Amino acid sequence: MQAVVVRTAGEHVQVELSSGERWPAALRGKFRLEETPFTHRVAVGDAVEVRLEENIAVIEHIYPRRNWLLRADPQHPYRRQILACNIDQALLLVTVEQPFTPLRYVDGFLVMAEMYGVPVGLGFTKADLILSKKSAQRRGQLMQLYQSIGYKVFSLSIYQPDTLRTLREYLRSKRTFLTGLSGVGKSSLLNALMPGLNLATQPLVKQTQRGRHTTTYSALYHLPEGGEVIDSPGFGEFKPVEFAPQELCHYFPEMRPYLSHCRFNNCLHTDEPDCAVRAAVERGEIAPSRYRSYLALLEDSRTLPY
Ligand SMILES: Nc1nc2c(ncn2[C@@H]2O[C@H](COP(=O)(O)OP(=O)(O)OP(=O)(O)O)[C@@H](O)[C@H]2O)c(=O)[nH]1
Ligand SMILES: [Mg+2]
Ligand SMILES: [Zn+2]
Repeated sequence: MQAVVVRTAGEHVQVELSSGERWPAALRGKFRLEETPFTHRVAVGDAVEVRLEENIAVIEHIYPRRNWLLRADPQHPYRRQILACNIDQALLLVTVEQPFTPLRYVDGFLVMAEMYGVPVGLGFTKADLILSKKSAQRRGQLMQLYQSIGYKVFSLSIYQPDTLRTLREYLRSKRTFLTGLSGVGKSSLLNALMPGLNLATQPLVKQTQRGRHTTTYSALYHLPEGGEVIDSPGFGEFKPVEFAPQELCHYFPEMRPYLSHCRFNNCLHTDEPDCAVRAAVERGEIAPSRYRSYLALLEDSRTLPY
């Protein structure tokens, strides 16, 4: 019988049958004997074949995945973690304060999503907060920057229902992976979108203004108007895996128009002469913050264990 993985907390897995019933699930023994590069064999979104036993669904087969989001497991550098699979799009929540979201974090996720062909929307959330002048300016600039690159951008607040209207349109009939730092308000947003859901949420740690890692598992929820959203723990970093240094620039959409104008066709856009990308940065056509993220990820790619 076919089912979908709707919740994973380490090895603890739950599946949903076509009837809507949710069952605790376990992988059939053969999976445990096979060698795997993955921290966990299944992820939320996986389509699986299950056999129902007394009080557990045994996963007999994992169907091929349409796509996935994959990162290097921070605990095991040689392993990969599937964040979610078979998804239509992602929504990355970003806050400039409470907590502060570094641009390396944002760009790391965007690159990962570009790599696997997953469209991303950016939700600049907690719009109700009164920000310092500097933060307010930064928020506006970032929204404009990412919109100009071609990403869908939302300004959101769980306390301002009007701000959620365009987001509902974006989520309708799609399967969306929701992510962002701990404390950014992922679970709160889902509670606001789905009355009665009551996911656990917690205020930030006062001194550090960082989240408390409240959500410890990934799980899929159905929107009343159709569509599914996957809540996830606040991943602290997104280290993309398995890319060659030459490929990286293609995952920065705003660099693409310049790539054929570099003098060398294997240009890495660092210190080569006549580099069209660097020239575009100098002319202000590519944001310096994006170029810095590019250089940082390029540096990472040199040390990838693959
Ligand atoms: N002012 C304001 N606070 C918000 C908003 N959304 C969430 N919060 C607050 O932010 C804090 C963290 O929210 P959570 O929903 O637990 O954050 P999370 O992203 O799920 O965090 P983890 O589960 O740890 O990854 C809570 O105190 C929320 O009330 C918002 O739109 N405005
Ligand atoms: Mg949460
Ligand atoms: Zn170049």
